[in-house]
Amino acid sequence: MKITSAKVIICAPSRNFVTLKIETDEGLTGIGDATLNGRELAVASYLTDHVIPCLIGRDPQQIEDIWQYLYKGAYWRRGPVTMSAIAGVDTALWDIKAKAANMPLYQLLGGKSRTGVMVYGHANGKDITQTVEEVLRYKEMGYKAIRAQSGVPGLEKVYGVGRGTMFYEPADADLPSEHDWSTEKYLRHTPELFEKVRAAVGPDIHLLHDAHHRLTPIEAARLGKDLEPFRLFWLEDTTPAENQESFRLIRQHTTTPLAVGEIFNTIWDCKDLIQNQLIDYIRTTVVHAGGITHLRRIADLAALYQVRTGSHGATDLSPVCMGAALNFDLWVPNFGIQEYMRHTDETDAVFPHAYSFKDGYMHPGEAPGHGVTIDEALAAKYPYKRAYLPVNRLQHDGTLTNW
Ligand code: CS2
Ligand code: MG
Repeated sequence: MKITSAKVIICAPSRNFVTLKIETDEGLTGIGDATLNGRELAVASYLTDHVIPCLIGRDPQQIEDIWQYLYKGAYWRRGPVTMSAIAGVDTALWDIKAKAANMPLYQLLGGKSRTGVMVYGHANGKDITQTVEEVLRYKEMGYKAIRAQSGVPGLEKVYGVGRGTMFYEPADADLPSEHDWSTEKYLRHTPELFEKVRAAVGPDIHLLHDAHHRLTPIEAARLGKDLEPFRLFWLEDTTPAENQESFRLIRQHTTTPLAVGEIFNTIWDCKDLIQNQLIDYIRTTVVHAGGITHLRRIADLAALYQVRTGSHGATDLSPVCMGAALNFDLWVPNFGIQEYMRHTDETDAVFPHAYSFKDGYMHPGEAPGHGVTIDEALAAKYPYKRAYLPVNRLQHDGTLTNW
């Protein structure tokens, strides 16, 4: 089999997505997600200008060799743009291989390890009362795990509090909007939020929370400790993890389980966190961490240290990534949970998919490949529209801080 052509499809049905489509001389095609929120065109150019010319004529069945060729061969390793581009190729190649085998991708990976993939949904509110209502609504919809985020009194806009209830979308402006931040206000408010949420929802629902890299390690330690009575499933991204060592301080102070990794792109970003058992869940996912080929490597390392997977699944990860991730999740032995933020109907129409949700669990479906396709004619009706993630400034003096 040979790759005869490949192209990048950029479309914005509600939000921007970058999709790579690979075609072969045997008529089989595969697609991969290569979306990098707010930096979409950089990945598109990386693929079109630098990767696609090297793919033509190669055997698409040699997934490992092509992965190594793109990673080692570029000389310039790692980074979100490179790794999202490699992921786009890798995902499309696994799609082709599974279609050639006439199997859903999870069968090729080793078959299913569970009956379904537990997912968590996002309950967001402008204040505690509204967040509690949202959590109960998610419980009603069948979710077994729910992430709770709330506005903070005295802060204008806060991470995780959406515009609509079902479709939180952080890339909200043509140029970055500005949010304000106060760690003191947030740390006072959040334990009260979880006290109310836990009391309302009962003991059996898994609760999660995302601090979006906004705390220092000692502040994160304080939050973890304060949240212990409410038994969180995880506390996510408390502090930036460029310095993996910084999680040691948090770990020394709290038994609240820790998750990190949605912005990581290789195994090197999480090696120390995993080997030193400083985290409980690793959040790398297909599109930003080099595709199925590399994600599998991270998961295997994590398994040695009883760290479980908890892949990122926000709306900026396209349905193609979600389909591939669900196949991965159904197989991976050390699965923890999968994030699931619903896409809009417009997005779902452009990306018809075999996956489904029922009673808090998802299933990738039985279609050969990863089970997601793209309606190119419909995609063409939604041209790229520049959109950025916000930036964040300290409320008291305007210092730029972590978003
Ligand atoms: C978030 C994301 O889903 C999450 O946990 O942290 O919404 C994140 O902000 C976006 O994916 C950024 O593009
Ligand atoms: Mg997050």
